[in-house]
Amino acid sequence: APAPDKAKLPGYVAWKDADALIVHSNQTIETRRSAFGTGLITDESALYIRNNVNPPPESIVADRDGWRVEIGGVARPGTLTVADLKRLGLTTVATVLQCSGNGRKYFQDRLAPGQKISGTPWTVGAAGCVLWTGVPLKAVVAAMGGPAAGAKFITGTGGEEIPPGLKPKDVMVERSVPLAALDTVILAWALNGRPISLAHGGPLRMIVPGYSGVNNVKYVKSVNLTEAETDAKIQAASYRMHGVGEKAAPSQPPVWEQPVRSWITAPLEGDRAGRVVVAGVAFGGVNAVAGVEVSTDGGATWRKAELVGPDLGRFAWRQFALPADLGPGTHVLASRATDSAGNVQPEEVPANGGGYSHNGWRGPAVTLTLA
Ligand code: MSS
Repeated sequence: APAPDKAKLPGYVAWKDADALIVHSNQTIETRRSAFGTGLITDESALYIRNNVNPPPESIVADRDGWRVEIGGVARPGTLTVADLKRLGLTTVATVLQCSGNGRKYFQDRLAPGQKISGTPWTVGAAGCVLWTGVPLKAVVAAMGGPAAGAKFITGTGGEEIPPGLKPKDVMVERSVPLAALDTVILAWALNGRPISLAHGGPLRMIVPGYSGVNNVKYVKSVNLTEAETDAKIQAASYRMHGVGEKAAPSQPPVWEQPVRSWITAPLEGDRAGRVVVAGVAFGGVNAVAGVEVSTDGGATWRKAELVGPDLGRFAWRQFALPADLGPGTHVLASRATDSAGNVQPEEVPANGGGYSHNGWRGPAVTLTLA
């Protein structure tokens, strides 16, 4: 297939694989479904991009070990460099990094007349499964005397410059997650074993395993254990579950843990009829995947697929596979995952105003004609 988007890759991601990507805008770049292939880990060159604000200059990754992060809301607050963090602990965790709006297109496609959900029409590609290496936040907090009394949230702040004339709270990428996540949050300096690119949040990123993309703050410059959620706009007035046409407000649930989801990655349009292996990926947010069913008749009947490949832990995705005989003609392939808590993907999900956390199985089903 041609690579119509090659010329359109913005400069800061010019090193990426243009053939693997769909450029929606400079700040929203989706992985093609075909680019997931049959691999387990998403290569950084094919990993989707979402920036809410322009990234900081490339110069911030020139001296990675010198990057400073302020730690507050602990008994002994202070500022540590990445070099300091590297002396406090080490872990690697596989997580599904997924934009809260992944699958938004499936909401947008079936809105009632007069309804509108704005935002990037992502299909399945605002997601990837990657390995993060860094220090457990818990070890950092322990080294600083433990959480201060009253701490209820972990609040991470991104290192973007606030453009002159704008109110910091309106622009800053500052996200709060419940303190319970302290058991699993890491401050990561490597992605798939290499220093994290600027585009994906280097030199240092706060990773909240199982939580949707926005909570994984790039170029993190401060981490505070706070009594309340931040009142930054990106937390208080965005990324919340509100009705279509309603405004986001702090009373609505924030977009935090990802719901169980799956999608098919093979076969795709252009493949041949006959014996095929229907394959894809499934994940359960903070829960492990318990099972996946596959339908080759648009959801009329379902068969249990096999979970294949290594299990990289409950925050990673699992690959599934089901051999099937598909004759020439049009087929509708769907997948439906169940997580360890018994949550099953519904056929459709009611729309929400931000188009977040889509996990219906009908939208991402694959219609293909095999010859
Ligand atoms: N961080 C920062 N600092 N900034 C920005 O903008 N964004 C978000 C996250 N983080 C940001 C941050 C989002 S929103 C998302 S998805 C993610 O990130 C993405 O990632 P990548 O790496 O892929 O680009 Mo939605 O929910």
